[in-house]
Amino acid sequence: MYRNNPHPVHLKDYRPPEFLIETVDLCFELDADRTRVEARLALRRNPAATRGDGDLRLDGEQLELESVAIDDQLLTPAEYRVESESLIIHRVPDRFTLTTRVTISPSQNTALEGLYQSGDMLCTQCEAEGFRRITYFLDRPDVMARFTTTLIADTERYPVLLANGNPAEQRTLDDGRQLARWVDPFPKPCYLFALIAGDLRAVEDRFTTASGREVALRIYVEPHNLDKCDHAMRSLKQSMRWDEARYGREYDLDIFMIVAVSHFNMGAMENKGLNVFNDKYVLARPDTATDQDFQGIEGVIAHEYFHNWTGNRITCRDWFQLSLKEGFTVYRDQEFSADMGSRGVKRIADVRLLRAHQFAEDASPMAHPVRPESYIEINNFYTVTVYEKGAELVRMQAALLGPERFRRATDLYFERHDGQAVTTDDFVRCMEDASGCDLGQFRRWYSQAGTPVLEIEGHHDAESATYRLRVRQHTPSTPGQPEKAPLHLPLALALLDAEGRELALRLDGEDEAAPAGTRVLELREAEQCFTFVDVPEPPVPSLLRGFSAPVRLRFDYSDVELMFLMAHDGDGFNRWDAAQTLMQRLLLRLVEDPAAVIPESFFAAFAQALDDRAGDPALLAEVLTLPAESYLGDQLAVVDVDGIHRARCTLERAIGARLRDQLLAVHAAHDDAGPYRLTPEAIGARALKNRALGYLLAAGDAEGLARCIAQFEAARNMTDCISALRLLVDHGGEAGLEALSSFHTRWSGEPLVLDKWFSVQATSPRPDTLARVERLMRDPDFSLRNPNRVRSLIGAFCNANPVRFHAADGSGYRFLADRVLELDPLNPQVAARLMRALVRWRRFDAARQALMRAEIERVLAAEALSRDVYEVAAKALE
Ligand code: 0A1
Ligand code: ZN
Repeated sequence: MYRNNPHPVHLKDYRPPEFLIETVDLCFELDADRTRVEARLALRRNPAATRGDGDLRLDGEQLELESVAIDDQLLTPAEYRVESESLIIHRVPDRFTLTTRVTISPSQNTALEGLYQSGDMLCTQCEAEGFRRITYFLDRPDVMARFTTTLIADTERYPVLLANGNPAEQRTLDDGRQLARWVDPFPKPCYLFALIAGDLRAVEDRFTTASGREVALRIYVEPHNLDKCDHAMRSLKQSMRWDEARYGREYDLDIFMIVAVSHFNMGAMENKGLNVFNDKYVLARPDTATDQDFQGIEGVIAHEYFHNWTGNRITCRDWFQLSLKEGFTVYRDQEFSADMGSRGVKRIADVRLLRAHQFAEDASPMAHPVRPESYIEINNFYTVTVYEKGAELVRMQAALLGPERFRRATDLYFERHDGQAVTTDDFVRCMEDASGCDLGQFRRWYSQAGTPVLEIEGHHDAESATYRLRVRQHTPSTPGQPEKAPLHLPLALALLDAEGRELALRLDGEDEAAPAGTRVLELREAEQCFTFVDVPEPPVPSLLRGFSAPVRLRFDYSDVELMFLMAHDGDGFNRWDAAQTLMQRLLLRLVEDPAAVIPESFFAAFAQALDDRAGDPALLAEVLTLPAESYLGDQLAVVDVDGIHRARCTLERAIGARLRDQLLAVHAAHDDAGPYRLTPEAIGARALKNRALGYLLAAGDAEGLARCIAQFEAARNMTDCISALRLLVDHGGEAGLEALSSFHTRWSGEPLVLDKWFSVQATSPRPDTLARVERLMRDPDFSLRNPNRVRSLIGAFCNANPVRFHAADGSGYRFLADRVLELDPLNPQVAARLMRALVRWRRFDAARQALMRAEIERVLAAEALSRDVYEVAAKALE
């Protein structure tokens, strides 16, 4: 069960595989308890590899081996050796067919890696190293083979049998069982293998590609979920169209399938032609899913679909290159979502996530480069750094090249590397070769961990009518990387005059000014100066527009300048960011001095924003959202858990009381009665209305409470319903309890909605929350075996409820460590993710540090820890 082998794997040890696999013929006799797997592999020695000892070493875990044959000759046990994680066959020929037969048990598989049971269906998850739990194989992404899959199963239980590629055969056998065969013509690494067996129904559609290929589209779900697939199907077709238009990428099989499963460790998986999804990212109806859920589905459907080119046709040479496919694919899905909805709001959401989680990871003991150098368990490296920071690296390269050259570079990448397993360096080389840009220094972004700090100073000289920017960059050290070198990055900026107009910018030495607007400067040095000429009046700089690089920006704006930017900056992102900085300053002042006075000018700026009828309500809702407690903590030398919570409550209450009438008006104005629409305007209106309600309830406003109860009772969409429920639970006393109970009654048959019921309670700042969470652990609807449920209760409490998780008595920490120890034997991946809530222990006060550390040590002392949890816990203490 346990993988007690905490030896790290190093990038520097990469060697090409000694053997290659040309074709794979798999035959499964499916059964929940005992599934038999026969694998026929056409193997040959890799001419590009150095010759080893002549033995063949295949990966395999938890397999019951029945037989091994070479070229159809059964081997005797003396001819091979079985170890806990491999099968070694002595002195094999240069080219041969290997046939193995094994038995596995899907119903016993609680780790959800390999072949497992979810509800009544059987499904697989092979990334990163799950295929070795299905059969003996060379389980590494640079071994790409053509797969044929035959599935045999009981017709009643498993009427639908799916695998990768195109359907080739389906028939009933003499014994009444059913057989289905699938052929995938594209060579792929085994992490992209998938199969599904179950009593499923499909929503069907069609898509004609740009070159005229007809593709059948199917989304498979359990029968009662057929009415929740429309949005996923729409998102799929939009993704297919978008990838053709923006990247010239067409789909390449006759059929594209998505299957929704209820037990899944991550979001979804891009298996060739057969994407398997956490049902949370497929199923949605306006009354069951929030706007955020709908947007999540659109983004994840696109992400997995885009992997068909960035990940599947071109894959990773080894797992250190994970960001090759993930960084690029996240960048692609972010841009897709920006095109489908509101670009500005999408960028804000992405940066919020990056700052809240990736910056925190970069400042933690788990900090690692986008291309890590070593790992103990690769599953621990599906991180915000590899994904989101990786996407920022692609975004910066796109900015440095400009749109035309970037498109040429991606065309080159697809042409040059189709069918290969490559590295992030190969990707950057395509960017260079197609554009002529030198990205030599830029490559440091892939190998250097940590978040750079940009310190910028501006100096205006009236006499010479110049404005000088001095820019300094440095990156704080991270574990194992004490010294950092300067990075190459795009700094997008504008200078605004007193009316907020953008100046035409001319740098000293240039013949003419660039047209008014945003200008991108390239930074390379630890310190650089830029002098703009023809600037008679002191301007207000709008820096790092659109968040042009993943850095922490320091510029000494006055409050007045921030309010000016908040009102006038033509860059929506920077308008939002100015408001965030302003609120952050005020909040940190309140942390230091709870009696600090909130300046009139702050309320005035807030009121003015609220009054902006012409503005985009979605952007306004973002502007009016206070920075998260965790993000505020990140700005302090020592996280003041209670001080931050108190400061945020104080400010929310003050806003709610001072701007009461305006907030009530905003709530009423956006209370849409019509049918549910998923346009950016409608989403924005709901967000704004619910923000307004939030401030009113924080202030204990009676009219606000009445409106909230009415909204909860009348809501016809989940966004309004859950917003009201959350506010009632946090501020509504008895009304909160009643709302919880009626919500439960109404939604007890919908697991994804019940997840929300658990989360709302787990994230409440009420003092009795931990006790409630512990009670909910015993609720008949709770199960440690369902990752969504674990995340919605335990994960939500530990990661989204700082004031209760970090309770001074250490009860939250103890609770977490207990859950990790309980969960680890069942599902190491999910346990290791939970464990991360403790890794930033050094950021807290001495008393909390001691409590957190003690819990990490308690986990480490446990007898048989998984590699997953071991790695996180051990790194936390390094
Ligand atoms: N490649 C998937 C993410 C994924 C990774 C691992 C999984 O199981 C351990 C599952 C999914 C993606 O980027 O969507
Ligand atoms: Zn991905």
